[in-house]
Amino acid sequence: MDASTLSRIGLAGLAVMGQNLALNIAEKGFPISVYNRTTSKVDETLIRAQSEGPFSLTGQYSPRDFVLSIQRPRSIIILVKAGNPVDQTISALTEFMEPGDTIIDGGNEWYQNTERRIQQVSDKGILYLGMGVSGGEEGARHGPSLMPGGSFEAYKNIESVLKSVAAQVDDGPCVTYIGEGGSGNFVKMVHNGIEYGDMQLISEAYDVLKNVGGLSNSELAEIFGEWNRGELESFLIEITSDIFKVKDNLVDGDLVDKILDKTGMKGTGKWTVQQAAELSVAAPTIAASLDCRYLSGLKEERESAAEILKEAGLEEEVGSVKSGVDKKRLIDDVRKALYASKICSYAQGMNLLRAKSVEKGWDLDFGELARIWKGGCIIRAVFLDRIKKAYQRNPNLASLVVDPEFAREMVQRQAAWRRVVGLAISAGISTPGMCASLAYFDTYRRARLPANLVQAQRDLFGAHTYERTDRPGAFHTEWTKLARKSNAGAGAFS
Ligand code: 2AM
Repeated sequence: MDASTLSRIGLAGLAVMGQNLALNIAEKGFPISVYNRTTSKVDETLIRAQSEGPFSLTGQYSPRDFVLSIQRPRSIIILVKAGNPVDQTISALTEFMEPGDTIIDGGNEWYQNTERRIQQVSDKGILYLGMGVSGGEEGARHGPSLMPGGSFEAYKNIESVLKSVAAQVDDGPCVTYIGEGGSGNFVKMVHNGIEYGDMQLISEAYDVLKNVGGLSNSELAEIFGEWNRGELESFLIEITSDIFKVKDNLVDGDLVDKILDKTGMKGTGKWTVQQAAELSVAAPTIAASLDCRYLSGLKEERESAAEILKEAGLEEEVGSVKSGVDKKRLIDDVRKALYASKICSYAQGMNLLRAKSVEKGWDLDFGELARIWKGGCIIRAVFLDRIKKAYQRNPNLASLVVDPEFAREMVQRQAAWRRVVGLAISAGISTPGMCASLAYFDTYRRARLPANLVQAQRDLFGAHTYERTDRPGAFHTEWTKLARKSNAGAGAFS
């Protein structure tokens, strides 16, 4: 093929995300070659390129023709199912690739798989990037948030393409070089964990407003619409407002009320919680959102528990709480509770990223991460600009909770936050995300915790020793012996 007709970039794997990303790249003026194992998807993509374009997009029907149709050093994005399909695609393509060429895996891959593949392809002199892509179908087509990690040289080769296909916000395109190794996949994984937290918190706000406040779906649509014009302005709040407006087309009523209350998931939330545990980072809000997805899956068990506990005499508290509730104030309180809970959830996610960055030497720039999440991705929100600024003020910030601005916002909202959680608890409406965030806040902000007692217990039964508040060193006490001897507390309450 004559050099002038070679493509700037290639993309293999033409399922929904792949097709949309390929069309986005082509639309931004970068000639692209596309390939898919099942060739009918190549034709599908060509037809779309004609009708949405015309764009400079070339379909290829074999790995060899595909690779050879791209200009060197080649950059090839693969968007196939995570796991084995990625390995198979890499081996099919690298057979024809040359030193200096790059594979960019855009799937939701486990970061260690990326690190293994970086090693594997390096034997052939091939460079590698594991790139988180967020924004779903729409994002891929019109501007996703991109999180590429791995070879910096490989990043530089396609920086201009990525910067132009990514979502654009006031402070630039939503892409940055994340760091070495599997950092791009890891950051995307935590992004998804944070997304779980956001969705859980929003669903709790809905539950409280509906079941304590008695709001109708049309009122909810209006409230979420209003919230989307303030501090909570975000993609997830906006789509939530839209969801409440949709009528069912099969039977009377609103569609949201007809949806089975069982949540699906693909695994990145679970990985996030597993990593938090591995790294000894508390991530209770994200963990609560994962637990809630598990509990939601037990639909039949929950139905039977509801029956059994009703028969056992469980009172419906909701009614009595509802009658005394000031709707306007409740709405305002829930908004504040949601915002404060969100700060704690993001604090957990960012601290998980920091712990991993330290462990792996990735040198992650948290302000930049917040910036590239401002557009394109599912958690995009005005709020992320505040996080970006917090890390710009202090790159070594111990927690978002103690950034002076966030600290002030949390304190301003804490009374409302406590009212919402208290009200939900007395109404028997579970708000595990909001409770987890509040407990996280209340634990983190206290200079002294009851951990002294836990240390005493550990020392008593396991001679694990303890430290003292007033002098250095490790101490051990014969607790049982001394307690029996002193008998001091006996009869204190008699
Ligand atoms: P297919 O259309 O040939 O099935 C999402 O499933 C994407 O991953 C599809 O483009 C699919 O290709 C691709 N894919 C899944 N397993 C694959 C494999 N083992 N090799 C190559 N592509 C694969």
